[in-house]
This record gives sequence, structure tokens and C-alpha cells, in this order.
Amino acid sequence: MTNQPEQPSTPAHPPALSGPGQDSETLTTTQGAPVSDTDHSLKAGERGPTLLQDHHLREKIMHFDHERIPERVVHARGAAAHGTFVSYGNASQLCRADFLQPGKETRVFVRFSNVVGSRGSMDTARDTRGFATKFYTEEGIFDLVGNNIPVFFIQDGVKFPDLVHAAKPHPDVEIPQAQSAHDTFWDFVSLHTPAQAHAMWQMSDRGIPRSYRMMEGFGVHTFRMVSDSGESSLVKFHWKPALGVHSLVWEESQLAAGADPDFHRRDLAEAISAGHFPQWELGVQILPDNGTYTFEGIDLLDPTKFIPEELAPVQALGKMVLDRNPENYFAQTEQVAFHPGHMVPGIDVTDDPLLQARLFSYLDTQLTRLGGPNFAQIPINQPQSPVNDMFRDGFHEHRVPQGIAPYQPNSLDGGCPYMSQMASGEHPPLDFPQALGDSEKVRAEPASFSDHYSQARLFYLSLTAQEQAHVQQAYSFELGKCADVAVRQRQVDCLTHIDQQLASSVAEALGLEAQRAPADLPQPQPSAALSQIGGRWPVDGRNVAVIFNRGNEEHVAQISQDLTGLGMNPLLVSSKGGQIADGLPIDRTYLTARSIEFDALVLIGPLPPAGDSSVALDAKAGAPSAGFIPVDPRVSLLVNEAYRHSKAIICIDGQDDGLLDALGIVDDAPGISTVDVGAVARTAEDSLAAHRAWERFPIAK
Ligand code: HDE
Repeated sequence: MTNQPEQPSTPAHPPALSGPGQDSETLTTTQGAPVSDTDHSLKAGERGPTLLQDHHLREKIMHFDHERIPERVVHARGAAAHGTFVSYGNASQLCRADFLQPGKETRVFVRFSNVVGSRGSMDTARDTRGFATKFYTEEGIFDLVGNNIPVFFIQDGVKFPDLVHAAKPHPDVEIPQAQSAHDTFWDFVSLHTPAQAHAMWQMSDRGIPRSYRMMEGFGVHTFRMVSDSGESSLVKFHWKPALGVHSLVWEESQLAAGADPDFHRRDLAEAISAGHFPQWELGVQILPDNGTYTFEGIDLLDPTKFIPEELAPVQALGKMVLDRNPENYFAQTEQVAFHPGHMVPGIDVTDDPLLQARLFSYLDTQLTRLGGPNFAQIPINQPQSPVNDMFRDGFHEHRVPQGIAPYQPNSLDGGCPYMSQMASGEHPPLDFPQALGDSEKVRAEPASFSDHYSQARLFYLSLTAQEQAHVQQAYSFELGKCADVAVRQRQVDCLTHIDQQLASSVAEALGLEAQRAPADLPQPQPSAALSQIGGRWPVDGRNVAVIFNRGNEEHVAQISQDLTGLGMNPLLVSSKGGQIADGLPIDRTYLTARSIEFDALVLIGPLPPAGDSSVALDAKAGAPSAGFIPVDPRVSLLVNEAYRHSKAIICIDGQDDGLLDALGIVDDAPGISTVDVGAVARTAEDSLAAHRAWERFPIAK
């Protein structure tokens, strides 16, 4: 959130816009003819009927009638940004792709998304997030179309329509929107048990990210990289965020769904406008291509499996910085078309049956969504490298091809274009010459695909007690929202194959019985890289509320300046809007602020009492009742929520106004500090480096 005034003022003379469709100073029709009046339709007299000959009216309404296109069948809700990827240049031996060569800078466009909800749904639903990156390389477009979770629900693309039909709202009443907490989802997941590992990740804190800026990204499938000498390696792609991986707590997600449905979209756009540019390192786990497609017993063609980082460390190949918001949502974020098959020389697919089906789907879907086969000509989809595809015509053809011979071979247009092998000479073939062996046509899967639980267990056992408690609560919530008891029970039964204590705690919350876990559950080595809790991270762009009453502004400017100096984003919150004496704008009032948008609070006492005239609603409440809190109830709600959500709360030494006491918050609880004015920013930085004061509500493992 930026340090902007509450009510942005409209400039008296907005600058003239220019760009395609905006290059005339006067209003025109689509045909460029001047328009003198766009407020009144052409009528037979002031009160008469409208005339059919009013071309401007008909054209304006016709265009409006067709402004909407079908939303994406999945990942409809999204937000995007432009940026740059810079290669570290250490992958030259691994991959011949030009954009990975030393020092190469490549433009990118990244779209983050929710999976299940409609285009207008809330950002903070519990869901998997899409993380799709378009690299505009000099060898054509490379799309890395990944998620924030490294495993997937299904192993074969033929199951995707089943999965999505189950996850989407119920087809009779179309509820619930955007979320998995309903019968059909858990019906499918508990019957189609390959989905258990992904469901476990989604029930963890990964399903409710704090910000797109604080998410990992994964290519999910195993891909192939080919070196200049034609050598093949198998790789798993990873995006590692500079700010670390952090999440909301479930109550915050629910509050944000109502108080700010655009929570993640706003966070991304405002961070970029404020210069807090999100950054990720692109890395790969490199796995030998020895013909077995297996690594340490893990099937590399099974997209429900990941490779623990302890077995294959992620090796960084370059850094991506997102530094520009889209200029227009529809033209860019909505019309961008990703495809896992958009690859460049040096990167290739494997036989993962989920990936194989995706290679069909992402072309096909654009025909309906973007209205024809020429979607690569839409500006956001256009490669930066020269194009000569010999395709012709079709809806929305914008090019004006020259010549008479759009076929190959030809002699009439100079015989061009040449095949790339002929042009470059010494390069290995574009398609890796993978040996396919003798196989029969079958509808079947390898035996290794039948392990549905061991990695869900590995993931769960690698979490801290706090994170495990979140998982238990998430399953209890989601299954608690299922009406069908058989569905609830079947999912609890699945959990016994993952962990007995998890199954028992969820069963207890639901009033069900958990079966006994099988005696031979594996005892995996936990992977520390899977836990989000424990590290310390940069606090760049973290939002800190500075809460004070108007008239008590002595330290506000200094605290704000100190927070900014350490890279945080102070937001001034007070009883009324306007500016403080130093000219700093008040960002939020007690009416417009809600705890969800702040990572930490600074309280400058004394805060306004409940009887303050600005609290019109509460003034009617009359005499204080039992449980009366001697501070504006909107402030006490804010503090109370921040406390429950384990956020840092910093008070100024000597200014205690009894608020914390009245809320039952003990001053020495973890993450609650009382410090000198000069130490506020450092204290905030120190607390936020760990994201939350998780030890405030300790949980034994
Ligand atoms: Fe997608 N997916 N998907 N998916 N997917 C789409 O493509 C599909 C899968 C992912 O911001 C659609 O242009 C099938 C895995 C992202 O525009 C569609 C299967 C992963 C996005 C489609 C999968 C993803 C999509 C909808 C199983 C993680 C958003 C509109 C075979 C590695 C991209 C569109 C954006 C979007 C199909 C499975 C990620 C219908 C058939 C696995 C991030 O083509």
C-alpha cells in the first residue's frame, strides 16, 4: 500500500493521452469522423423516439454490448506485471537457450492467478495460485506456466475436466464461489487419491499467501534442458522470492475477502508503484537424464511428486524483477495467452502425461477465449524476435503479408523462409531425439503412480507445530463445510494414511472417528525447505500502521521517516483524514482501516476514547457496559485482530493508555514491545523479519 492521501485529487488539467485509438484530440467515431455530442442520441424532437440513423449511438452501444470475452475456464482471477529477467550466465553448459547466456536481459510479463474463482472473485480464497511468466527472448517466446505449489492433483490430463468440475461451484446453485470448502471437491479428492498430496499443500499456509511477492513458483513437471553439444538433463523449475514465503492466517483471509477482495492485486500494484519491486530468482533442480525418469526412487514423470531440495539443491540461473504495472488490464492481463508449449531451443518437454495434455489445451482454449487463431498478434503476446510463420488469414488477422507463395517449398517468393537448421548449420535438432523404445498402445499408468500418500506425509512431517496446527484447522474447516457425512468420513480416512495425529484431530473437530493408521507408514527424513517458519527475511515494502489520534502527532513524522528509511511502508491511521502538521497525508481513518492490510502496528497513545464524537454509532450505545474498552472500538478491534493474527504491536515508552490492558494483552507477550520513539523502526524491522510472532500462541508438537 502506498503512502498516498486517502482521497486522490483529480488533476485540474489531466495530460492528453496518446496511443492506438487515442491519437486524436477530439472525440471521433471508430472511423475517425468527428463527434460533436456524445451525451444525447439523435431524436425526432426533444421528447421524440430515437432515430435509427444515429450511427454514433448504434456504434457506441454495439461496441459496449461486446466488451466482454469468456473468462479463463480456470485461473480466471489474476493480476500481472512487466519486468526483466537477467541471466547469471552459469547455465551455458546445461542449456543452449539464448536467454540463459551470460548477462542476457530479457523482458518478461508475469500473471499471478487464483485457480477456481471467477474473474471477479476474492483474491484471498484458499486455493492454489498460478505463476505464469512470459519471457520475450531473442529466440521467441518462452512461457513458464507454473503454480505456487510444486505438485498437482492428477497424474493424467484426461482427469482435468473431472477435477475442475469437482472444484468449481456446485452446478445447480453455483455456490460456493472460488473455494474448495464444499462437497464436490472433497468427494473427488477423497475418491481420486492421487489428489491427496496437492490437497495437503493447499490446506497448508501455501493456500493463503500473504502476497504474490511472497510466493514460490514451480514448473511442477519435469522439463528437459539441452546443451549446445546436444546433451540432455532433466530439470524442475523453481522461483524463489527475495522476500521469503509468507502467508496470511485463515481469519485474515476471510476478513480480506470482504474488506478488500482485491487484496493481492492491490498489494502487487501498489508495491510496484511505490518502488518496492518484487524479485525472484529462477532456479533449477538438475536431475540426470539416464533413461529411467526416476531420481532417488521418485518418478519424475509423476506430477504429484516433488524432489526435496535436500536431495537436489535448487541452482539459481538468474533474477527477475517486476518493475512496471500493466498499462491496461484488459489489453494485457486479460488477453495474455500462455502455453507450456511455447518453448525456445534448449528447453523441451518430457513424457509427463499431465504436461502432454496441457500442450493441447492451451492452444485450444484461446480459440474460444480470444476469438480465433491469431491471438499471437495481440500486442502482449507478440514475440520480440522476428516472426515468419507462413500462416495466413483467419479472424483478427492484423498483418498484411507480402508475396504470393505462403507455402513451403516455393520458388516464387525467393524460396523463403529457410528452415532453422539450414540457417544456423551446426546446432543440434530443435526436438530432442528422445528414444521411444517399443511400446504398445495402452490406457494404463506405471506402478510407481500408485503411491498417493508418502509425499503428503513427508510434507506434513516437515512443517513446524504451528504450521501443522494450521493444516488441521484448514481440513476441519473445509470438511466442516461439507454437508455429506460420508464425504467427510472418507477424507478423514484418507488422512490416516498421512498421519494419525492429523486424522484424529480433524475427526475430533468433526465429531467423527478416525481409523487406526496403517502400521507401515513410511518415516521420511523431514525436508526443512518445506517449512515457511524459522528464517529471517528482508522487510522491503512491508506495511506498518502508525496509529495516533489527531492532535497527538508529535512523533508521527519521525517514526514514518525511520520506517521508510528501513524500506518499510508506513501508513498513517488516525481518527480523521487530512494531513499532519508536517504535511504527511493520513492514509487511513479508523473508518477505512482494517487490520488485514498491516503487517505490524505502532500505537502512539493516548488513543481516542470510546466517547469520541467521531464514533457516531457507538455514541448511541450509551453507558459503558461490562467488557467496555476505553478506546474507540474500531481501534481496539484493529489491535485485537492484529494480536490474534500474531502481528507485531509496538507501543511508545511512557504513552501507555491502558489499551493493551483493556484488551487483555500482556505487554511482554511475544511480538509486543514498548520502546523509545527512536527504536520503533528497528523493532518493527526485527519483528517483521520473522513475518509473525508465532511463539505468541505456542503449540507443542
Ligand atoms: Fe492450466 N490451464 N491446465 N495448469 N494453467 C489454463 O489456459 C490445463 C495445469 C496454469 O495466467 C488454461 O489460457 C489442463 C498445471 C496457469 O493465463 C487452460 C491441465 C499447472 C494458468 C488450462 C492443466 C497449470 C493455467 C485456462 C491438465 C501448473 C493461468 C486459460 C492437463 C504447472 C495462465 C488458459 C494465465 C491456465 C488447462 C494443469 C497452471 C484451460 C488441461 C499442472 C498458471 O488451457
